[in-house]
Amino acid sequence: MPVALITGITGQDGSYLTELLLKKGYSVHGIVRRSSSMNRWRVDHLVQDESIYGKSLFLHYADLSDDASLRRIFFKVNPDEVYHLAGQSHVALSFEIPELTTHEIANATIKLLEICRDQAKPPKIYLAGSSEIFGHAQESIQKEETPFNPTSPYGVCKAFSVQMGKVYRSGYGMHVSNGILYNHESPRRGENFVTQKIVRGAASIAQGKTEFLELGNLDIERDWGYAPDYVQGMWMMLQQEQSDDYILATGKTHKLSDFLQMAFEYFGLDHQKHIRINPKFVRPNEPVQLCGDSSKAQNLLGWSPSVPFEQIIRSMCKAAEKIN
Ligand code: NDP
Ligand code: GDR
Repeated sequence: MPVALITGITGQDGSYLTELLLKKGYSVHGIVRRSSSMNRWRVDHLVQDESIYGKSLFLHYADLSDDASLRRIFFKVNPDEVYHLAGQSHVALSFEIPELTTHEIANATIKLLEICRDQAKPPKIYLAGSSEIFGHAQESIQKEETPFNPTSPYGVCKAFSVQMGKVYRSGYGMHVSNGILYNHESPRRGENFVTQKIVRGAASIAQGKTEFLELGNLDIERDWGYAPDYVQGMWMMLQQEQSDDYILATGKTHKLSDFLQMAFEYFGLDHQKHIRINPKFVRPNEPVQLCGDSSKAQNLLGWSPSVPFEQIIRSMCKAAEKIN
């Protein structure tokens, strides 16, 4: 039974990755942090399943800031594969809490790399990079070699983390792969990311609970994919003999207004009548457009995105309908 350790198991990607690894016969260990109210809805169905929890799935309390606990867990679990997904993942928020963002992304990445380096047999490591490292991108379609030019504290920290991954790979010969992932969505997306905010907002308006949805900058284009496809790519990276950096993206961009229109149409609404711009949601700086070239992952890993934009929106709308 291969052993995997996931940081950020309670997040969108962590939960899908857990399901994938369990299906593949892994023993999965996840790091969870203490909070005053339980926030494990994405993995609850697995934790409640007596045939899984305590047998092939285990949760351990720690925090990215808690060095001693992290080290203890790594030595106890002795993982074959580490998927480091945890951290402050909200780009806009990184302008408000840049120091915490730096601790949770940049410092924590070095910490985990160092812990892994100290293991008797260092595990294979996946680091969660981001398209935000390209920022005001120097190429309209970004490749792994496109220069970094981040525009937010979050992007700077992710660029640091990706570069540090390369340093540990080349300097120590460790198996460290950077996934440079573009936006990926699902019904499990956090509620303050724009896609989930839109579908839940539209559902609430359709049910007459609210009248308006407040948003920030609508003049952006992103390359939106489907989260379960992307966790498959993470796993594929760690099955390679050599570690490397890979972009996972669809190669197609859509305007935020297209997302808005389709989501509101699902609920029989005209989005133009219900959207208000609130400057509070506009970031000090951000890329207008990001689009990734995933041909390296397609050719070397056999990875490809499988769910089109319209279908992602429909699946999120359907789920939002049930929640409201
Ligand atoms: P989420 O925000 O859904 O999940 C983040 C996870 O990190 C949660 O499990 C959270 O725990 C955990 N976490 C945050 N801070 C700490 C901490 N101090 N100690 C321990 N755990 C912590 O993110 P996603 O699943 O969407 O993304 C996973 C990773 O991939 C992130 O690093 C993100 O930046 C990156 N990424 C995501 C993309 C996307 O489109 N989704 C694209 C590119 C990169 P809790 O549940 O307790 O809050
Ligand atoms: P992003 O995702 O910043 O790309 O980071 P988010 O959904 O937050 O924003 C996407 C775009 O929508 C614009 N926008 C708004 N965004 C939010 N959250 N709320 C609003 O009200 C709003 N109005 C407009 C934003 O300005 C932005 O351009 C996600 C995260 O998952 C990161 O962790 C990951 O690294 C990147 O994707 C790739």
